[in-house]
Amino acid sequence: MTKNEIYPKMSEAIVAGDRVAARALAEEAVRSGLDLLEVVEKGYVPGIQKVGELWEQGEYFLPELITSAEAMKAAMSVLDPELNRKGVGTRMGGKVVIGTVEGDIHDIGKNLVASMLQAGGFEVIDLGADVKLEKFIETAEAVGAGMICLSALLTTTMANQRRLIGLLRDKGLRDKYKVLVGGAPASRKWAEEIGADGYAENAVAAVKLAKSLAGHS
Ligand code: B12
Repeated sequence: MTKNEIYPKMSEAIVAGDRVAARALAEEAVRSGLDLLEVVEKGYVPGIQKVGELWEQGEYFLPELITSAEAMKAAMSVLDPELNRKGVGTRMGGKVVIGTVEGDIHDIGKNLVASMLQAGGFEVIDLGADVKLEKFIETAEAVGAGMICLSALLTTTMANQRRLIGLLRDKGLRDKYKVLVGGAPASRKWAEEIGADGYAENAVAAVKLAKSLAGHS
């Protein structure tokens, strides 16, 4: 299958919530030696974006969202180890602690950012979703990370991005870490307002930003 044939099929598999097809297409992409970053961005991401639109239009409900999220996870479970392997040996970026903030269970976008950072040469410690703010700091301190990435998809939980920065200040640790924020309600303006080091609107931009903040592009 050519790229032009396989990318729409990947997107369709996510929209249909078809785990088996999503996984099989990812395996085919690996076998064919396709650029896996491009596969994620042009094959799978348009699918999950479409799912978001269908939800907003009231066409999709919770069960559809969950099966689509599962299909995305199935594809990423094939692609992640490959992306990870490629990053090995070029881990120049340092350690990054990432998670979705407390009170928020959305993890699809965060998982994409984590995968892309890993592929981009960072060592990624993914704490998952609904992560206690203290846990981000404890982990960053324990592993010697240089960067903390906070995802939030709810207008209510984005306040936790601000709180995390406040906690770092209280502990005298603010200057030790670069803090990146993202997720649908975040913006460049929000990042500035809360004193974060940066904001990126998607996973590819997140890697670029992380690299420039880590001192190499
Ligand atoms: C899928 C989904 C769900 C799934 C989540 C499954 C999962 N495992 O993640 C389920 C069904 C479980 C769910 C639950 C809920 N959801 Co929901 N959900 C969505 C939906 C449709 C898509 C989100 C998504 O995955 N997008 C695709 C990914 C790829 O995009 P992304 O997350 O934005 O991530 C990209 C960028 O933002 C960026 N990025 C993300 N994180 C980071 C971090 C950093 C550091 C950086 C730099 C960049 C970055 O890069 C990513 C990749 O390109 C959105 C609608 C939308 N359009 O966003 C609603 C949405 C976020 N949900 C919403 C709501 C209200 C809920 C619920 C409260 C519903 C309910 N009443 O139960 C619960 C939340 C419970 C909780 N406590 O968290 C609202 C939020 C409204 C608001 N303003 O707060 C939205 C906007 C829908 C709506 N229009 O009403 N949801």
